[in-house]
Amino acid sequence: RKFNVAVVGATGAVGEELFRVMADYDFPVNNIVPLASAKSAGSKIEYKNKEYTVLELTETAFEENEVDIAFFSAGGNISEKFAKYAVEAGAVVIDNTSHFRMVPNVPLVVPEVNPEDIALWRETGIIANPNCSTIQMVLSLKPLDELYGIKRVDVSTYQAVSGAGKAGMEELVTQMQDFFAFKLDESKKDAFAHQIALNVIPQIDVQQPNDFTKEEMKMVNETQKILHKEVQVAATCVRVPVLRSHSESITVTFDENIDVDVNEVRNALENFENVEVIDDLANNAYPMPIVSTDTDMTYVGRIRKDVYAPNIVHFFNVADQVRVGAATNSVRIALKWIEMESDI
Ligand code: 2RA
Repeated sequence: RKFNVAVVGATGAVGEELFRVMADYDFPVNNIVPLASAKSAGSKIEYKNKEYTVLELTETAFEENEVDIAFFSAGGNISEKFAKYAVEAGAVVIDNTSHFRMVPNVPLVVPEVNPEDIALWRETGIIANPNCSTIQMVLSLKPLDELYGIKRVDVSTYQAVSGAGKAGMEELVTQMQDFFAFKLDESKKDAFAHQIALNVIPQIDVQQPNDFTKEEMKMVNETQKILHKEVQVAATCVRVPVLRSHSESITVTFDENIDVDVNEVRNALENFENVEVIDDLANNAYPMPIVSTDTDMTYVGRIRKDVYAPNIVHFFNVADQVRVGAATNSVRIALKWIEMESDI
């Protein structure tokens, strides 16, 4: 069977990537329905060498176009307002925003980690796609939890500007151009709290009552929901002047009786679906954004046992967050959903 697929936010950074990923995965498409705000309606997108006109997102767009699968990636307020119309029209919604993620009966899914949760979609018609920094982290936590049992995770992120969409990328590029033109002082600084060129900013999203940021608390709450476990997580999320691919320095504390064997850790990671180990420090080989960008793998390296505590391991994790952390995860959810609901 082939599906009518809507993409809400079709002209955004993730929306554009969704079309590329669907084409790469030869998604069973009957018709593509690109939806966006009135401002973008009328513009064109390309899918498999064919042009499609972007339609305005309206309450009736899903019904009129007989949409079966609706990817939402246009901000939480748009999902809040319009997801219900897609569900009412009989579509499954795969939502890339944070709006439904922590709703108890909405599954929050990374298909390699908790595919069984997809079955819960019937309760609301919605499947939530986790935050990008959470997705690539849980892809490396899951095999380690199966191996030794995780108690605690301490993570610092190095997040690319594309996490803030096209506006974030444009701002970094413009600021770099302005730097070389000796006019960085006058450059626009709207996408982030500070200048991002030649800087790092230890703030992503807004402050929470406990002094962590919203991005940091997403990494706590979403990790627990996906792993079905009250693993302790402490995150420090940092924006860095990288265009694409988030990096994460991760410290995992296992149950007290564990004596980490780095080779076992490496094997567990290597054998996990869509995780690749690059870990040869002597030859300067480790994951970096220039390695992961435009790929669908999560790369792990710099794996080392703690100097003091035998139950602690440290490693570095990098993935293209526009793909692995958003578009590809959404498409993988949809493919899994199709497989699980193949009688529909
Ligand atoms: C960021 N996590 O990198 C966000 C995007 N979802 O800003």
